[in-house]
Amino acid sequence: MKIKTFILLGWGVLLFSNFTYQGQDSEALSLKEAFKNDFAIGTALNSWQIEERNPAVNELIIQNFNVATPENVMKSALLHPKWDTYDFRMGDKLVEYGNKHHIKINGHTLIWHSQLPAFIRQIQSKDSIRTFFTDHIKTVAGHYKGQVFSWDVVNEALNEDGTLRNSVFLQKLGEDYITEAFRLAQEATPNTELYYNDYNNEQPAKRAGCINLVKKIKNAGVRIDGVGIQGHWHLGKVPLKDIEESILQYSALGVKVMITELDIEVLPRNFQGADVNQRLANTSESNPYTNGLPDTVQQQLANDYEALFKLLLKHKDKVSRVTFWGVTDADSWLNNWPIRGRTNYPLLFDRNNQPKPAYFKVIGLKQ
Ligand code: 9MR
Repeated sequence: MKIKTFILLGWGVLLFSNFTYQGQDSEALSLKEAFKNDFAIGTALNSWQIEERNPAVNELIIQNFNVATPENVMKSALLHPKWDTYDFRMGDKLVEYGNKHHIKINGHTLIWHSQLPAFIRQIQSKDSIRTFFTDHIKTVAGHYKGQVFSWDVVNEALNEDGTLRNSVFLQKLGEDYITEAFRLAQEATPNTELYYNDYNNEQPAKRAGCINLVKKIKNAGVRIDGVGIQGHWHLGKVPLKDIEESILQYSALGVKVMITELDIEVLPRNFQGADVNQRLANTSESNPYTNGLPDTVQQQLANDYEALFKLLLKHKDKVSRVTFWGVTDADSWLNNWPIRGRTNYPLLFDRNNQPKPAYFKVIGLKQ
């Protein structure tokens, strides 16, 4: 009896949540529908979401997004746990999920200095790194040939000043490794779109480095279809001017521009970007909104999102996709970075799977 009541109550909440929100009919609302003539709307998906463990969140995903990026399951540490062993189970589930719900998949990511398999640390020789690099791209891009729409081929290869990051790939393979990665991906999966993805690459110095990189790949006769600007930005400081300049400059190179990991940080942090190695100490001031977001901050967040989407709509002929880095505030990586266990509010859906004022501002631009 108790269980029955619980289930009934649960469905009641679910139906109600799909029905009205602050006087608005949210059932009729859908980000992907609202922006269908402008750009694709994406989200990052974690394992729980791929396995459809939470029906309410699953509904939100299906209702709002037409493209998805795996938050972690296609990273090399997970896909390629041992030198000669690949584990495609979760990646394959994501592809199935996409087919079932008409959601295109953006593979993330073939070559990244972070979340590498543990065995890489034991490898010293250039030849072995080259073998790993080549086999990994050929095997993974080959496995998902025709199954994913696009790949983030190389992720975060640049320093803030636009020079190349001193990663194991730069050290062992030299600076042509980026072009080489795109060449190998193109051979393995000729009909898949191929992208370079980074954070802060809307900032002038890093942007200049990114432009050089795109030119270098193209001059070598290798295909690159797009540049992803991750978009891990901060409340009240979304760099609209730099974003606009970047959209114009990247698209002038003949590539698509995407916002690929969008979230807006509302908690105190004294640096920008998304370098997972950067951490901050936990202090009494670092987690101020454990009991909810003050209205002024909520409004500022809504205004920031509105201004950003206004700009993206202005350049909809150049911007092909906008992907949020997570579905609801509950599963954002920003609850645990750069400080573990904070209560963060960077996305459009709250911890109860309800659309936030920012959601209505964004969708309001199309009504
Ligand atoms: O959101 C991801 C988080 O769950 C992982 O712990 C983290 C580990 O490196 O990676 C996060 O995603 C990153 C993405 O793959 C690349 N750009 C920065 C993202 C946030 O760190």
